[in-house]
This record gives sequence, structure tokens and C-alpha cells, in this order.
Amino acid sequence: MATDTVDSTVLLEIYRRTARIYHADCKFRQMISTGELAIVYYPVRGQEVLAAAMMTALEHDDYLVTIYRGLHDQIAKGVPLKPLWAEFAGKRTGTCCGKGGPMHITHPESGLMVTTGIVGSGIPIATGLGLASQLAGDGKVTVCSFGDGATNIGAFHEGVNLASLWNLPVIFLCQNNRYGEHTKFEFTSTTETVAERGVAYGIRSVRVDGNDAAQMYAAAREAVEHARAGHGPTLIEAMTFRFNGHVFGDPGKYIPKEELEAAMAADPVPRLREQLLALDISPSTLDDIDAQAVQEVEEAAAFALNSGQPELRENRLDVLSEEILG
Ligand SMILES: Cc1ncc(C[n+]2csc(CCOP(=O)(O)OP(=O)(O)O)c2C)c(N)n1
Repeated sequence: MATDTVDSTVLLEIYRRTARIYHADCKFRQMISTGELAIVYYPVRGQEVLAAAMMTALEHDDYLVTIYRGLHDQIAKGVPLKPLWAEFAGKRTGTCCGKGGPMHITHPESGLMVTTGIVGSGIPIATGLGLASQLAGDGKVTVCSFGDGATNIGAFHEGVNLASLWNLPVIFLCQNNRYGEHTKFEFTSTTETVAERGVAYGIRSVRVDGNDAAQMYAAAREAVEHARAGHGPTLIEAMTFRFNGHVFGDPGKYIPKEELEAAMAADPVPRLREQLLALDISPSTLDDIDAQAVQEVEEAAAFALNSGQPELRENRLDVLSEEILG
């Protein structure tokens, strides 16, 4: 799909979210490198536009289930930056009072229902959220983000099959960054694509260039409208690439040099900027958006650093909806 078929205000909103993600990811990597922050971090550089376009197609109270590599999804869904950063840093002011940490970010107020560390485990949860919405008739759509590696886990097949059978309002968003940890997708899959696996379960399945904002947004909108109209789930296989290693500190030696260079030459962030400039959006408008994002990220990082850690005695609080221990 050509960019001129998507409204430039929509593309600008995608750029705004992309800028926040881009600058937050850079800042996390910088702070870990300098020793200011000691956390396990899964970089999202290269996958920003995909998440920004997907979440722009949602309403604020639609649901999101994501994974440890989830910063881009969380920011794009609208989780406020300060408590998000504080949770990554394990601070009391975080979304889960510092007790979830980087792999377990939850913020239901923004629709972010859960972030999981076990590969594929969010998929049946998302199917359950879809069932809850269908039963309640609340009109909400659940997006479930996961990587290509997760599609080899049993939970993927169970969740997709049930969502298809019960016609649930769920979007299975496979962010195919071509590597599961250190292993190339081709070495783990009997099918060439993830999308064709969905076809076997009778679920509407599409494969798109996730790094193209207009194409990704169009696929996201169609899937949201399809789900909202009661027509059931969609599996979107969004092609992308991660520019850094699996986890921060992994030099990514298993990625052939030429493959990484080609991916970086097609960096989705400057690509979106170029597309906006071609639509007569001025460079200063885009610079202002970047400057605003940098400021928000700096403020969030300072907020996280200056917040205190939860105390040991708080360990058992916030676990159940009703406290049962004094
Ligand atoms: C059930 C399970 N098996 C193995 C792991 C170890 N592990 C963590 S991340 C990962 C790779 C998953 O790759 P993918 O689903 O493609 O997501 P990506 O990290 O590329 O975003 C693995 C094998 C795990 N966390 N859970």
C-alpha cells in the first residue's frame, strides 16, 4: 500500500509514537552501558514503526499482551513514560510498584494487561481476554504480540485454534524479526512463513512489511475492524528486524554481516521520516516531535533514577485484589 492512501495525520501520530520508542530504547542502552542502570534489557531498535502503527489503530482501552521485548509495544499503547521507566528500574513508583521489573510490565489503565517472559505464554492469555470481551460484549479488541520463535510453542497453536473456533476479537501480531534468540527462523520452522500456519487453523492471516508505516497501519486497521465487527481473529505476520542482539550485551555474531547491513540500510525510522517529508510535512515539525520525545524520555529516566526501591515488607502487597496477610 502506498503512503498516500494513509492520512498524513495518522502517519504523524505513528511518527510521534515511533520517536518516543526510538529515544527511550537509545536511552536505556546508554544508561546500561554507563552503569547508571543495572537491568536485563531486550532492545527494540528496528521494530519501532511496527508497534507504533499497530497501536495507533487501537482505542486506548483495547487490550495488549506483550513479551519481554515489549518496550515499543508498551510505549505505543500509551503507558505513561515515568511509571514505565520506574518499573523497568524496579522502583516503587513503577507500574507494578517495582515488583514486576523489566519483564513483567503491566498497566491495565492503558490496556496493557500483561508482559510475559515465557515464550508464547501470553497467547492463551490473549485468547482468554478475547473470550472475556466477547462474553461481556464490551467491544474491546486484544492485540497479542510475540516473536517468530513463539510460533513453535504449543501455546501458539492452542490459542490460535481456540480464537478461530470461537470467533474471538483477538489480533495475533507476530513480529517476525527473523531470529529466535540466536537461531534463524528457517532453522526452526517447516513452513516458510508464519502466516501460512494461521491458514491451517482457518484464521484470517496476512503477511506485511511491518517496517512500512502505511502498510502496517492498513493491516492493523483492517484486523481491528474485522474483530470489532464480530468476524473474529486475524494473524498478522509483520516482517521486521532487530538491530541489536537478543538481549543487551549480546554482540549478535550469529547474524551475517551483510544481512544486518541490509536491514540497517532500510532502517524504518528514517524511512518514515522520509515518507512524511515527501508528504510536505516540514523538517522542523519532525524535529520538534523528536525534541519533545527526548525531553519526555529524559524526564522519565530522571524520575526512575530518583525514585526509591520497594521495601522487603511490601513483597506480599499488590498480589491479590484483596490483601489476606496482615
Ligand atoms: C518456553 C520458553 N523457552 C525458552 C525460553 C528462552 N528464550 C527467551 S527469549 C527466546 C527467543 C524467542 O524468540 P522470539 O519468540 O522470536 O522473540 P524475539 O526475542 O525475537 O522478539 C528464548 C528461546 C523462554 N523464555 N521460554
